[in-house]
Amino acid sequence: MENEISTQPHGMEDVEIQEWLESLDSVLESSGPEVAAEILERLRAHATVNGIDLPFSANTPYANTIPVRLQPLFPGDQELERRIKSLIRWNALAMVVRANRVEHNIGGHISTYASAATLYEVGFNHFFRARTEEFEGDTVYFQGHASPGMYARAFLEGRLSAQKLENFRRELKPGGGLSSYPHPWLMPDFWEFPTVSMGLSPLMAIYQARFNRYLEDRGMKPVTDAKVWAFLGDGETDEPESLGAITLASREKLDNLIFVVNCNLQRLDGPVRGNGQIIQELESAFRGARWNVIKVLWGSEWDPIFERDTEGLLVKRMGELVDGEYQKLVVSSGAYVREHFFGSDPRLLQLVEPLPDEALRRLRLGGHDPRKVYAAYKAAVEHKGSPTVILARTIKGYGLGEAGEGKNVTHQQKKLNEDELREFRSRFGIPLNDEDCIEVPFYRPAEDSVEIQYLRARREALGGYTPKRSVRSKPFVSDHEELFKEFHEGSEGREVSTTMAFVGMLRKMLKDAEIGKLIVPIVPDEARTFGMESLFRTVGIYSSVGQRYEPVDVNTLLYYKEAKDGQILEEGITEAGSMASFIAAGSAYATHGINTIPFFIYYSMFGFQRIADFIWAAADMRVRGFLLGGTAGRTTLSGEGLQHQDGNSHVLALPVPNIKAYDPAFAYEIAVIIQDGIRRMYKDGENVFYYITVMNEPYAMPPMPGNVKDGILKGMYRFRAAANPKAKLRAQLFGSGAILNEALRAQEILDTKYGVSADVWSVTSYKELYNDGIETERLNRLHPAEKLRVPYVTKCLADAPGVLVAASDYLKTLPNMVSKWMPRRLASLGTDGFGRSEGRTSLREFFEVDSRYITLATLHELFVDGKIERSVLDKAIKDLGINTDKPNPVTS
Ligand SMILES: Cc1ncc(C[n+]2csc(CCOP(=O)(O)OP(=O)(O)O)c2C)c(N)n1
Ligand SMILES: [Mg+2]
Repeated sequence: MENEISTQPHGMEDVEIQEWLESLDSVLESSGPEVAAEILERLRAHATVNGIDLPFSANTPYANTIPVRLQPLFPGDQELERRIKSLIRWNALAMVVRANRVEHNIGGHISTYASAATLYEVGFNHFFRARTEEFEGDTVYFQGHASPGMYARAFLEGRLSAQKLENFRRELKPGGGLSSYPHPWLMPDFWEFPTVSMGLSPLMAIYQARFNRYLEDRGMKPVTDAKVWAFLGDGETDEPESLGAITLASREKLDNLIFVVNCNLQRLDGPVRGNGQIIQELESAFRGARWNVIKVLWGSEWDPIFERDTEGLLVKRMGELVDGEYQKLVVSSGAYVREHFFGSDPRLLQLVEPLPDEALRRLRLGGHDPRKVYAAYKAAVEHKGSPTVILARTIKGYGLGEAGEGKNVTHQQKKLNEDELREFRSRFGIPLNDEDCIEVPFYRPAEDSVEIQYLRARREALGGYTPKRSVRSKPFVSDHEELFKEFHEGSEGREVSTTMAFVGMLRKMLKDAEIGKLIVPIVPDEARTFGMESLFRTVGIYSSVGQRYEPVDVNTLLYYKEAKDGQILEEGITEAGSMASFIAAGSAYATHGINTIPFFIYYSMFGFQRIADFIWAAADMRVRGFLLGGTAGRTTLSGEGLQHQDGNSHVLALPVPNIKAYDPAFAYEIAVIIQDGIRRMYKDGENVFYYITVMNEPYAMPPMPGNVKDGILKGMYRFRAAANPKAKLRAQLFGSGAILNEALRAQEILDTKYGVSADVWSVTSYKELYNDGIETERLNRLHPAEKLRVPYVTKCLADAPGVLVAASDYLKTLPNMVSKWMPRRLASLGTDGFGRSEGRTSLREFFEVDSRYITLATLHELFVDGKIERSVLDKAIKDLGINTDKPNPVTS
């Protein structure tokens, strides 16, 4: 195995090794660990110079990182803490078992918390500081499916009623209940961070810790020693997001960050690394990334055995076993452990000779020993200069015995039979008799019991209860009318893109007295793509170390300025990391009581399509801010081909309930949307956030017509009325984003060439129209006696004559989904299908969304309605130069 400590090479006598070890021991004793480390380092260098090829290993032996002699005294009442923990174990189990008795298969997890109870309890009793008026508090990401344990503790703390626990996973019951996992959306006074989609929380925690530093470096919050703790499963580390940003954490020297990986060696189906050692694998990954790694493998019962083992045989043996074997030992008898683990060497057998079989079975693992866990946490919070990961060895389903301890099925265990319940009760000393216990009642000792008193006193000493979420920021008072006014005026013929217009607004917002400092621009290495490089110089790029070099472009106006108080988060090529920053900044109104307003701008194709699960988590977290999908529009981003050209994101935004998605065409629309967004989120405290697509096609931005603000926000308004409303042939054209211009061109063609007079509408948000439509339908259904409500789309089109044609740079499903509320049939044009690396004109022809196709669609609708002759249509096809045999863009 990689981690094996050196076995004797051929020909070397034991005594020789012994001498080396002894001399190192004496150096250690006389001169201390630093000198000993220096000698070893010099020896390594000496060996390398002399041609000895030392194998690289980032691993240390399979042993506790903190030796017994450096272990601090445990400051708490260990026996009392054990009793409290047992009560929490019982109530956590009771929640799941009771819920599943009432409603078969309602789910819930027993075994995860059972393995992690000590890891959490040491934290709750000694480390996790609550948020208070004076102190920002520690931030804790709880492992999602360990939630029953957190609820059970809050029950003992008197924060959750027995009724709430009774309704675990049934929050719709009278009196409410508890959500399955940490969901701030469902329990906004309790949970802060949604963690159950595995892999998200480790990455979010890293960026949270970095964002805390950013706020400090920019002078927006005091410098504190607050920590960010993230609890994760060992199986969870297989998610690419889990380890994907660990080098950022060490590069940024985030010693305010602590990962605790619950290494129970199991995931859902079976062992995490049956044929390997997950702990050693993680150690080398984290050590390689320059994290401080603390392994907590063995409990105190092992200490005397290690002490007797002067030859290091035990550590060597421990390094030999694969996790599948370790798991087997957990479910085996003491005799089996003696034979199969210690039996490999008579000297090992001798080490444990004095211990009876039962004692061998009960040799505790480090993650179940509060003294070892305390030592690790203390070392972690005191460590300076790098983040810490604690790899704590535990048993999945600890204490469940036959009902699942260490078994592959334990993750799914939700029901215990009577014997199993009685055994669990006895093992953890729950004061319930045989009869009562099988009813699995919740159990809370009296308020004046020593347990409750102790638990309360510990939390009081740490500032109060956690987890707890509250909104601590003060709402804005202003509507920022002045700030956005200039963008209502149009560009006076100058051709600009909506991206440029947005960047102009961003620049202006950054200078604003009230909100300027609060703006957090976030880019994943695309600032130049969006024309934002001028901001580098004006507000600076955040760097925790300032700028240690003279930038190559220092003599230019727009040089790459990094600064300790820089405002831009230039994240490099990581949409996931940027989104995690967005989440940290967008939730600071609660976490820190600071109304930071994130603007995360990225290639729109790499947003919802790539990191939708983070966006979903942000939605759950009630995050505020603006996501800007740049280079948007399947046919508007030319030349880039099917990987970049986005015709999807507005469809993918549909499922996120509280995101408002807009596809604006003009600068003033963006200004209206952003201004209103800031008001809704930061003044009125609404739990919404925004997705706005911006494009790179330059065109003249018109001034804002009168009375359209409401329509812009609701999703559509008439932008240009028909020249001749009395004409015989009438149409309504709907355009969005850059395609609105195609609709406007079609309006002209129809008017001048075919005598069709069309109104043109800007549809800024099909999602808003859709949500309004389905809500109207629903209210009508539920309140049949009331006056019939009318969807906004229907109202808009009440007096709009003629055929209906919609075109956008997105899938046809967007207009189609609101067509049922339109007065007549709708023809939808859109960009379903793979793109091509082509220019705009060709792309719009390929997808059949340009002015010619809008014209054709209009004429065709008129033909179907019997308003024009076939010959007119045939001639138009010819005149417009439309190839009727072209391949279907959806499938080609
Ligand atoms: C992204 C994602 N995929 C799958 C799941 C389903 N799931 C929930 S728990 C679990 C196993 C977890 O194992 P581990 O991380 O080792 O945690 P443990 O329960 O062992 O502490 C799985 C696969 C999930 N929650 N999230
Ligand atoms: Mg696990």
